[in-house]
This record gives sequence, structure tokens and C-alpha cells, in this order.
Amino acid sequence: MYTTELQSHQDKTTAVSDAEVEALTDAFEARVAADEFIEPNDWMPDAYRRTLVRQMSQHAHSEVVGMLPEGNWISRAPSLRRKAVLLAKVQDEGGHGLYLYAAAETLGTSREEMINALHSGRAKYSTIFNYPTLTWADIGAIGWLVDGAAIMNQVPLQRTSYGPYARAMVRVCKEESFHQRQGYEIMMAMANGTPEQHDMAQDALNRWWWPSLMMFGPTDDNSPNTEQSMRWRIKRETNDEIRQRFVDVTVPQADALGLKIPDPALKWNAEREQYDFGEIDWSEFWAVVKGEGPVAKERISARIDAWEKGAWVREAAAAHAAKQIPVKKVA
Ligand code: BYC
Repeated sequence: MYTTELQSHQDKTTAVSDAEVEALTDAFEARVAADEFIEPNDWMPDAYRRTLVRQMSQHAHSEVVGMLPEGNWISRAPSLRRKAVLLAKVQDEGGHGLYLYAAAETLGTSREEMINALHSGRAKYSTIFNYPTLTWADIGAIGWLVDGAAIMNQVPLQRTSYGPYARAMVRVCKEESFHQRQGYEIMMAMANGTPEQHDMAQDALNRWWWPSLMMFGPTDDNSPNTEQSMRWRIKRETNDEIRQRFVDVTVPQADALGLKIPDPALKWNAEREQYDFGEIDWSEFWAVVKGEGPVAKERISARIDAWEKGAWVREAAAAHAAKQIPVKKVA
């Protein structure tokens, strides 16, 4: 419904003159600069709309594809408690995807278009979900590091300039902080467990540390979208700023666990009051962005399979909705 309303709104805007577009753009920029939220039916430049659809749909896809690495361990969780917690977490991620698809639909793009873009490889999702979960400790590492990185990125997005995205982030952040703590609790149990469990925790940290740092995207000087997105207040902080905060918060947590971050260059910089850290392997990052991650093909085929197997649910929902439309009586 939103989509139709918004498309007709977009069509109307295409009919305005250049001078009117200029005035509308000025008014839009002034509202953004005054920290007002932009709402679905407000006028917005096409490029702002496109940037939001790109980022929000990628974010939604990340939540949904992100269910797969952890879903893989629901049936193998080591206790009923761990199973119930993991099941709830994975369900939350599905919910995050739904809020985000719904928020992106307010920009005039249908969910079907977004999902087709994911399945055909045209849309991206976070690189982090193209790595495999090999042991139970990986579930701890994902909660601690991946959800920890997600919170760092998403807290500033609660103040993003597009109202529906900002509001979706409020609930997402609350749930992510529970996810982060459940992951850290798994890591605490393993790091303080038997020597074998400690080694599993260290091995998971070794494998997830660098991919977690990659979640924040390329460095600012290699990020084509940051400058404009900062100007439009879609992004409130840059990739490097958020990555640095993540490192600064996470290093003491690793120390508390008695685990070692796999970076020989990691060092406290007293002058700058932050940690210096080593160079990310950007060739690995860009290869994974391009779809060459270790389990990228499995992830997409699992999504396509789930979509196809869920066709009957969509058909049943559509048939039920059609029955709700009142039938006109023929005289
Ligand atoms: N992975 O100019 P840049 C979760 C792309 S799920 C893949 O810096 P931007 C969870 C980028 O898209 C939540 N691609 O872009 C779920 C761009 O390509 P396009 C995950 C990446 O948008 C389940 C190009 O590289 N969080 O928490 O200004 C279980 C240049 O980058 C990545 C989000 O989705 C990447 N890591 O900034 C557990 C956050 N990085 O689009 C946990 C929402 C960059 O021009 N997204 N690219 O073709 C954002 O905040 C921003 O989009 C980014 C990138 C910071 C990621």
C-alpha cells in the first residue's frame, strides 16, 4: 500500500520545474541540517532515496542472511538453555530484517524487488556472513564480536535522517545488546572452561576478529559513499570512527576473557588514547564483497531455497487477504 502511495508521490515530483526542484532541494537540505527527520511522504532528492534503499535493503538482507550461520547450530546447542536462547536470537534477527524491509518499502521499493536483487546477486549483504561457523565457540564469537560491531554501527543510525530507519534502529539496538551479552557469556564459559574449551574460544576469536573489523566497510578514504551520506546525515559517523570505537571497547573485553586478539600490531597509544591496530587485509574484504567469501554460494542458495519453499505461505496469505476485500453485490 505504501509503495503505491509513494510511487504516485514520486510521479508527481517528476512533473515539477527545475526551479521548483532547486527550492525543494534547499528546503530538504535545511531540514536535514536542522536534524529534522525526513518522513516517507516528504519530498526528497532521488539520490537520497536511492542511497537509503541501497543501505537499508542491504542492512535487511544482512539480518536475514545473518540467521544462517547461527541457525546452523540451533540443533547442536550444548544445552536446552543455550538452544532456547539461540533460537530466540535467530528469531530476533528475522524480525530485524522485517522491520528494515518494511522501512525500505516506505521509499517506494517493493519487498519482492529487494529480495530479487539479493537472490540474483545484485544486492549486497554484510561480508561477515560469508564465513562458516565451525564450532560452538563461533556462536559465542558471533554474539560478542559481530553483534558487538553491529551495535557500534547501529547506535548512530538511531539518529539517521530518515525517520522510519531511525525508529527501526531503536528496537534493533535494544535486542542487539542482549545478543552481544549472550555471546560474551558463551565466551566467558568457554574461556574459563577446560583447556580444550579455552582453545576453542581462542580459535574462534582468531577467525572472527578480522572479518568483524571488515564489517565497518572500507577506510574513509576508500569509501565512495561516506562523504555524501554524512552530509545527508544518513551516516552520523564514518566507517573508521566506528571501527576505532569497536576496537577500543573490545580489547579490554578480550583481556577480561584471558584471550589474545590476533594482531601483533595492536598497542595502546597513550597520546591518542586509543588502540593502534594492524592493517586489515583489504584484498580479502573486496573479494568477499564481490561474492567470493568462503561460504557465499551456500548462503545465497540457502536463501533461495527458503524463499521457494515458503511460496505456499505467501500464496495462502495473499488468498486470505483477497477474501477480506468486500465483494460488490450485483443488483
Ligand atoms: N559487507 O562507501 P561504503 C547483524 C560495500 S546484521 C558488504 O563505505 P556505505 C547481525 C558498500 O555497500 C547488520 N559490503 O558504503 C545479523 C558499498 O557498495 P555499494 C549488519 C560492504 O554504505 C545476524 C561499498 O562497499 N549491519 O548485525 O557508506 C546475526 C563501499 O562502501 C561492506 C549493517 O548492514 C560490508 N561489510 O557504508 C548477527 C549496517 N562494507 O552499496 C548480527 C548498515 C561496505 O555502493 N550499513 N560495503 O555497491 C551501513 O552502515 C553501511 O552501509 C556500511 C557501508 C558501513 C556497511
